[in-house]
Amino acid sequence: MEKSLLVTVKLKNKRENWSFEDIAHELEELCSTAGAQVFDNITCLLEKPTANLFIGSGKAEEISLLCQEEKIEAVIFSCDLTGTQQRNLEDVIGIKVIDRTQLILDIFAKHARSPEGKMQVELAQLQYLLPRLIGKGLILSRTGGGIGTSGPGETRLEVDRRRIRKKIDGLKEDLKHYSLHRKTMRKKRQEKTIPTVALVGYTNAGKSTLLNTLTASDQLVENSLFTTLDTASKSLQLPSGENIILSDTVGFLNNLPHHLIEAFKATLEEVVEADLLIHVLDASHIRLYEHAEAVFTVLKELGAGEKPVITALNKIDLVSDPDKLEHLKIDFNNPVLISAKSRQNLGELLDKVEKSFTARMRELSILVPNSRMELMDLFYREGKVKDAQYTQEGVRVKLFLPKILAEKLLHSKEITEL
Ligand SMILES: Nc1nc2c(ncn2[C@@H]2O[C@H](COP(=O)(O)OP(=O)(O)OP(=O)(O)O)[C@@H](O)[C@H]2O)c(=O)[nH]1
Ligand SMILES: [Mg+2]
Repeated sequence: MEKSLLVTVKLKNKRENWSFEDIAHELEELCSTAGAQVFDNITCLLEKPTANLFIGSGKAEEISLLCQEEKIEAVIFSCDLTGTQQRNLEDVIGIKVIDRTQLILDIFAKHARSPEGKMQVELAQLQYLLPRLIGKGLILSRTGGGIGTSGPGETRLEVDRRRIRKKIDGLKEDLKHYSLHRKTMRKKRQEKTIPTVALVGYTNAGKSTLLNTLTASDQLVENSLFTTLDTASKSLQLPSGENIILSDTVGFLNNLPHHLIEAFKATLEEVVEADLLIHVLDASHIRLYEHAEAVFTVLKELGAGEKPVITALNKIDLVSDPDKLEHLKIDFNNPVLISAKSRQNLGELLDKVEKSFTARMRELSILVPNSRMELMDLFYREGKVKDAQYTQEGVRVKLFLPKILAEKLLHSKEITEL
């Protein structure tokens, strides 16, 4: 375990709901998940970051002194640094300087299990590294000065860069295969008209616990950040007897590094393609509103901001104030108070899921003439056929169909409503 000094930075002018304490607390959680031993967490309020060090040079000197005195091995920043800032800080402080994205990438690398997950993390790491190598090159050629010094440096750099780009392209290509496979699986499910529901939410909210409880699975559950990196999909039977597919997904975080969202797009397709989202929110967390905000931001970025949502306010076993719970119910869309761990109100959650699907469907009794028999295929594919009687004039069908389709059908002159 590396003895680390944390530096929590806040910019004066940046409009942000997160207080110093919140940012500091989350940084500490990330660090302990990454396996760092936190020595201290110092704060730094800035007017404006500087291009060369991010923080002022006086502050950097102060940190340097503290690190020498306390034999600290790494300094971890709560913000992102440019390659130049990071390198300059390392020069001044004399030890390793890590920024927020790098810290999160480290955790992801530690937690990736499946080959796809590992590839996605490697892709994000290389994409993070690439512009930093370019930065190094510029510095190298500037400080090298004399004839012959910048030349070989640049050449090696060029080779490194090319190698990394090639690796990035290779990884993207390999990841496409996984994405394609997933697409085929999804298509199969769609053909069978099995509705899909994705569990989304802030990291550590209890998504995997809920999947385990509802489907008797054994997804890894831990009180740490980013435990789940791979999407796991399980079948679940609703009280009505209908089956759905429930998927667990990677957790979100405030200001999730863009590289990671990009790299995990394939895994997150499950969210984009889902018919319904269950937003799992830790109702016992003091920052749950900020968590919800961060989740909405990522959902929008993924293009899933308009999906129907049930808000599962989880961990109510840890909330003793009933007033607070009532307030939460008012503040969130389509809410249900649950505890995944102590199995409270899970029936109510499933009822909500069921309702959300029937709300999209409409019940119809119609006569399909023999000339339009091909419609039966569509009904089995897109709807739920309750009863079909083949008569001389055609098929008398009782079925549930998505509302939009039902409207279209009833406008057709050949179809008679019974
Ligand atoms: N008290 C209580 N704890 C819960 C509840 N649900 C989950 N937890 C705990 O919360 C922690 C995180 O649970 P996970 O299911 O791993 O959370 P997650 O959302 O899958 O987290 P990531 O995969 O890291 O994004 C674990 O320690 C769980 O035991 C609950 O209803 N009540
Ligand atoms: Mg999980």
